[in-house]
Parts: sequence; C-alpha cells; structure tokens
Amino acid sequence: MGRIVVRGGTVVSPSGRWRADVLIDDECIVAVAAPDAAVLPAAGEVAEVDATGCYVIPGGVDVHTHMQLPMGDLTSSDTFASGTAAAAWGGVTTIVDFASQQVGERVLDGLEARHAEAEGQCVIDYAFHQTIGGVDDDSLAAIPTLIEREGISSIKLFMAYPGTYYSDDGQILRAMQVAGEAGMLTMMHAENGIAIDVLRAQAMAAGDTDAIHHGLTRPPELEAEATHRAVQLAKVAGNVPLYIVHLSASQALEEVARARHAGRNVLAETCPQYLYLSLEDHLARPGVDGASYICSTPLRSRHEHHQRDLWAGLRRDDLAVVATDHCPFCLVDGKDRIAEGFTAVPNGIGGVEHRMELIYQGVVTGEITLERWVETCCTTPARVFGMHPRKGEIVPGADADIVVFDPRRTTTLGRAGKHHMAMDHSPWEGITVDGAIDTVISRGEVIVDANGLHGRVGRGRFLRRDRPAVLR
Ligand code: DUC
Ligand code: ZN
Ligand code: ZN
Repeated sequence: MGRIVVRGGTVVSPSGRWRADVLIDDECIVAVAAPDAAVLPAAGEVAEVDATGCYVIPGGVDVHTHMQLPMGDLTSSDTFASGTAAAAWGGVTTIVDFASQQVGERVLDGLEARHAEAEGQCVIDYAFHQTIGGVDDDSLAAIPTLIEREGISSIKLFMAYPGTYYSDDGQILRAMQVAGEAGMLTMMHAENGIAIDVLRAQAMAAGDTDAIHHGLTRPPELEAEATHRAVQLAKVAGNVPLYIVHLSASQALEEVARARHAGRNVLAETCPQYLYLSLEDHLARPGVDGASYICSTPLRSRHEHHQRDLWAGLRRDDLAVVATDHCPFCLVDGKDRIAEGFTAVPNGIGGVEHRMELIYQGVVTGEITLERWVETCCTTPARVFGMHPRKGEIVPGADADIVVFDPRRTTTLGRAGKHHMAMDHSPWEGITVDGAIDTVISRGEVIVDANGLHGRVGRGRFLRRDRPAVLR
C-alpha cells in the first residue's frame, strides 16, 4: 500500500481542530503535521488524497450493529458483506457486532459460529460483544475466557424479552460480578420486559395491533425503571462499569445523569433514530410504513421532547456514544408481518450507512460541536470498548482509518439518494443533510472515493479488544 499523504484538510479530534496533513505509511498513521512541516513528502513524491476544504476525521466506529442476526424465523437483511460495505460508504471503518448465547447454548460455541459467519466477509474491521441470554454456571464460567483468550471485552444482557434473551435480577447480578471481576464491561438492554409483555398481550387482546402500539406498550417509565435497576445492580455487584445501549427516553437519561453525577461509572449510548424520528411522525403511520419503524427501545413521542433531551444529553456527556443498533429488516417478508399485529414484526432499523452524516447535521444545527461529533461517533466508542488508540483518533501509531468529509456538499439519504444497505426501503427516505463522505481510508487503503467502493469483501480483520478504558 505504501505511503499516502492526506493534504490540505482540517484534522478534527475531540480536543480541537487544526490545519494539518496526515502521512500514512502502509497501514498506520506516521505523522500529523502542519502543512509546511519537513516530515511531509514533497508534492508528487507519494500518493495524495486532496482534502482541501474538508474535515479529516477518524474513521467512524459503530459499536452496535447486527448483521445477519437471526430473529425468530427471520434474519436481519444485511449480511456481513453488504452491511460492512454500506458502513464503508458511510464513513465507518470499524463495527462491533454481537455473538450470542441463549439458554442451553454454550457461549464459546456461539462465538465460534459467529466467527464463521463473519470471517472473510467484512469490508472493514470488526469485533464482537458477547450476548449472554442464558446466565447459568456454565455461561458464567466462560465469561473470563472471552477477554483472556478471545479478544472480547464486553458482554450484553437483556432486561427485556422474557423467554429468549431475558435475565432476571439475580442472573444480572451474577453476570455483572463475573464480568467486573474479569475486567469487562457490561452492556444492558434496559427495559422492563416482564411488564412490557403484559401490556403487549393486553393491547393485542383489545385489537390494538398497529405499529404505534409497539411504542405505547414500551413506555418511557419502563425504560427508566430498568435503567435505574441496572444502575443499582451494577453498584451492588461491586460498582462495576455499566453501558446502557440504545437509550431513547428522557426519563432513562435522567437515571444515567443522576448516576454519573454521583460519580458512577455508567455510560450510555443513543442512536440517530432516537434523535430524529418519533412515535407520532413515524411509528404512528398506518400499516407496513409504521411497522418499518418498529425497533426496541421504541421511537419516542415528539410532544414529550425526548429528542431534544437526548441532544442535550450528548452535549453534557450524559450520553457518551452514538451507535446505530443497525438491525435492518425488509418490508417484504419482514415488516409486512404487521398484518398479524405489531408483536409479529421483527424489531430493528437500518442506519449503519448514515450515522456519520446524520450526527454531523447536529453540528450544522448547533446541537453539538464538530469536536463532539468526532468524540461521540469515533473516539469514545473506541476508548470505551478497548480499541483506542488503534482506532478512533488521528494520531501517529494509530491504524490509518481516516474519513475526508466535505461540509460544502449535501447528501440525500434513502433509496432515491445514497443507499447501499440491503433493505427494500429506508427509514431515512428523502432526508437531505449537509456534508458528504468524500474519501474513506481503512488501514491505509482507500476503500471509498469519488469512483465508488474499492474495499473488497474479506479485507476487514477481526479486532481483538483490550480491557475497556472505563476499567483502566
Ligand atoms: N435490541 C437490540 O439491541 N438490537 C435489536 C433489537 C433489540 O431489542
Ligand atoms: Zn437491545
Ligand atoms: Zn442491538
């Protein structure tokens, strides 16, 4: 691959922005220097990427994706190949997906199967969290092996979905104790699944089967209650670090903020769908259109201002990370199951391709700063999940994962515009945002530029992750 210089742009990190050029040698960044610095090769000496007028940011790190995730008898529609290609188009150079285990299954078997699915299929680098859906002596015993041998430093537990992934409070406490002791981070799907299942059954019995009832039966209070309980359990488990995934409700954010202000090691993630979409405007649409917005946690009411509160949470650092929870399902043979009622519809929204641009729009509208955009979408996710400084920042020694982002252009999202995800619709149809992904470099290779996608399937490598920064 040799040497490349990214010239003429403004390098952005969480701590500031500078006119600087970036010198890449093979897979790594070797210098970030003022444009006239002697360390930089003269014009024409090495390959160049012209970043004039552009921001030069770290490759996006999306720590919550579900490529080809089995859900009931369906599977999410992006494969590792199509989903990581779409991610590359969207300026993402690292994803963290999930290996999973359920009651009666062995953790390391699930991990091996997930490796077999992803290996040789990814366009960008990838890693795994481990979902533990059946906490018992056997699965608990396997947890330390994940970090010691397998390069997996985070587990995910569910307070929702009784009968499949759900863990009760005792199981959660035990898993947190073991993960904390092993130096791993516990991620939590925080919704009170037992109460939600009652509301869902009642709604279906009453004939309230439209997509909006997916949202109405998962009220903010049950997200907040579970978030509160997770925070308390993490304290009792030994003050272990906790990461709340896909936070969508203001009341849950208040729980996280309270814990953080008390000095607790609690972090939370939100997703673009919770910042931009709503119960009234999207989930309430009739038929399959509304069903296409079914995801859990659900889209929240605009009247209740959750979206406004989440942006404020991002500014204050009560929300540390923006990930996508990319979990796409098609309308045909997926979301069209709304004909049988909202409980039959697979949960998930696709967005891995659009996170960088959608959150940049928050910079344009003044919700967050340019630096905070990079911090929440690149640097903090890499740090929290044990991939920094290799990923998430433009510094010498890091992997040369770089995005040249052009703020002068605009991007129209959706099938009528930019759309490479394997979906027969887009939740983002018709939205035009400022800025555009110009060039994407992954480990020193230009994988996207004006001529299209060059990264080949299989070039992405599995990333072994370290102890999370929140534990060091
Ligand atoms: N939770 C996730 O994290 N992803 C998909 C569905 C869900 O409930
Ligand atoms: Zn979840
Ligand atoms: Zn998810």
